[in-house]
Amino acid sequence: MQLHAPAHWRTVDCISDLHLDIPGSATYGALEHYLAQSPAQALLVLGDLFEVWIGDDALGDAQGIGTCVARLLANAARRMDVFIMCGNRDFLMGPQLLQACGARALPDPTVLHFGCQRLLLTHGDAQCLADTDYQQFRSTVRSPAWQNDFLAKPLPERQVLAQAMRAQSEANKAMQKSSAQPWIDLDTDACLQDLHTHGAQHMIHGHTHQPAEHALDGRHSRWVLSDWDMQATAPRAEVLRLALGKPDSASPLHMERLSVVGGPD
Ligand SMILES: [Mn+2]
Repeated sequence: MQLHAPAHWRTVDCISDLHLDIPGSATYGALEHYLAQSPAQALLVLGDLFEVWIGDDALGDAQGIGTCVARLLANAARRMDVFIMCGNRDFLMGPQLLQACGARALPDPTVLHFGCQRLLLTHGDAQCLADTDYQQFRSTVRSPAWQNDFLAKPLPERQVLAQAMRAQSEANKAMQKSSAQPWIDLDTDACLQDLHTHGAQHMIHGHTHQPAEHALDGRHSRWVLSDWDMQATAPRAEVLRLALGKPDSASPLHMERLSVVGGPD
């Protein structure tokens, strides 16, 4: 998709990988705090807003994480444009959830046109090509046939299945860590290919939880968003803020990482 920033957007915030699971958790509180004070005209969520999403009928739970997050975002959506991309944990987010959040869908990938720049927005899991087991799993669960079949199951059954899938994914991660295998990052050639295809200079993504700026070659780079975890030893909740410079400024677009927590209220 091509997303052309409307003229009134001066500041755009990108976040990802909040992995929200319990209303009232410290990370949930950080989101609430951030939404209340952000001056941005647009919020782009680049995947894994939720730890897991097993279908929009979960909104039937008035105290559930989906309903609570939707309430926060819908409130924020009255003064900022909210866009949500699916990640590898919450790829079953559907139109009902988006509507409840007052948000629009952000397909993966999307080219954001902002301040004379084209920025390629993606979650990042699709480019982790060296993880062939995951890529196979991904193509299965992203197929309409698998999704229709899964969503047709009763909600409690989906909850059990999702728990089993998470346990499996955690076990795989632990195995990967203990083996001598190098940690799997996004494939540089795949990123460059994507950037060329979309005529973009910078890629912004999440998924790996390894916040950094990587130069891919002399001209192209990728910016990796941080995950949010307020329960961690070093609590983190970070926003990548894109801000337009003054019309006569040398750099038309300013990109800055901001910590949502620890700063003054
Ligand atoms: Mn992810």
